[in-house]
Amino acid sequence: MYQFPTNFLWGAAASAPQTEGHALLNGKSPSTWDKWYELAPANFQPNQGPAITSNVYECYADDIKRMQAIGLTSYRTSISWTRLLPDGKNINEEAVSYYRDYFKALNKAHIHPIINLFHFDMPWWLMEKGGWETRESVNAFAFYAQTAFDLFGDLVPQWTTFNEPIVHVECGYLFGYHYPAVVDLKKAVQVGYHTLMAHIAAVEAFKTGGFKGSIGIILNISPTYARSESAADQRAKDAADLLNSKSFLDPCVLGHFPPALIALLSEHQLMPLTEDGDAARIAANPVDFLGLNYYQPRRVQAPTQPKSPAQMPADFYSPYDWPAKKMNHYRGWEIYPEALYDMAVMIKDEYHNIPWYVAENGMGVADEDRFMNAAGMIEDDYRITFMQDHLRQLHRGIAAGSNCFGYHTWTFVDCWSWLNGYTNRYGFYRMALNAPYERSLKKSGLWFKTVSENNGF
Ligand code: BGP
Repeated sequence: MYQFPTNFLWGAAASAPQTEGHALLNGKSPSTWDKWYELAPANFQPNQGPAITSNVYECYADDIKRMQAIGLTSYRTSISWTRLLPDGKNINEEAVSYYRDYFKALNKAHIHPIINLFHFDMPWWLMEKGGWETRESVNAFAFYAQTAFDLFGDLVPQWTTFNEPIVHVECGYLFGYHYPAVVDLKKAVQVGYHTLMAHIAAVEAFKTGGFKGSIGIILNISPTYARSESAADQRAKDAADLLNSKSFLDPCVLGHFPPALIALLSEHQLMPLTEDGDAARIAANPVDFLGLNYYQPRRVQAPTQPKSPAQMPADFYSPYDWPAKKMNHYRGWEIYPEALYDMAVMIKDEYHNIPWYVAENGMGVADEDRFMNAAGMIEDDYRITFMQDHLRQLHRGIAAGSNCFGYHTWTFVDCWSWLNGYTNRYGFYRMALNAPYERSLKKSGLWFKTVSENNGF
């Protein structure tokens, strides 16, 4: 039996843009996703845009009953910035009633809400001014955060500012998966810096405002494993860690950037524009806790033909294809549960054992209806095995002293995934793609209920 600590949170995660629907209704203005789908639908899966997603705007009350039915004790979702503040300044009262009602219902059902502020959904009005490229975005986000704390602070015990902030940096400014899909490493660094300062400004507003509860950030800091012990491979590993993980982890938890990151960016003429006083604000506003998303490890080797100054991450490190890897072929991601133990120990040893939780972990699988039994239930034993394997490693990390307070899977009900639409499913509940977007329980949901009830398995 793997027994977890008392009051351990058993939950699931989702985001507003991937679940709410009503994307351009009830006063909401477009995010970059709504607008990009309108401008360039060919980038998306056919007829799978962000307009309806899981229709949670209408279904949240019933969904909360479904959460209770599988023993969830916690749930993370996000607020949509463009629903709450359609023009960035004026409050949309319909959004206030929707979120207040939703969060009240979660609390009433004894499902601990963790509420996130930004999940890749940049307002279009701000993107037209440059999005995270402009310093104005920092104050705009701080105003949004302050508004959310004022309106919902009595209902939200734990806040997070961003989900995976490195993702909109790399997908929007290096790899083409998010709008504006430009390729520009210097801009990517500036976007990352403004995002970090927006996070800091939100934490500052939370702390000076004297709100109850705590505030954190959700990072995807897949551990990096080098091909070999050679100096060149180890340099590649260090660069990958600095750029992808420590760039947010260190300032958010330790209150400063790693000197090695500053040296690396300076060497390649990539230092962002900063303002006087930024360093002091970073030092004064560490997070109370971390959410860590984990799906796959990062494996690297020395870059093959690096340019200097660097123009792409590939000039610092190349991906390494580990021959012994086990794959989730549907999503194209390696399955390596041991990394969860390594993460747990890293947080304990290098980040003063700050409280943290697994904010996402899960397995996306295509064409799951193949596994439907005669009673109409998807028997997703592969997902149960995936979670068991990861929970065993997490348990090891906790036994070694790491301060982990929960495990959230991605996700509760199958949901829309950006450019991949509904290709890969992750949910405890299957969702039908046509109205009324009916949900039906999968076998993994039944299993998770027993885990939650026993506080272990
Ligand atoms: C995380 C994101 C989620 C979610 C998940 C699954 O990185 O925070 O938004 O989408 O990954 O990945 P995907 O949907 O790409 O299969």
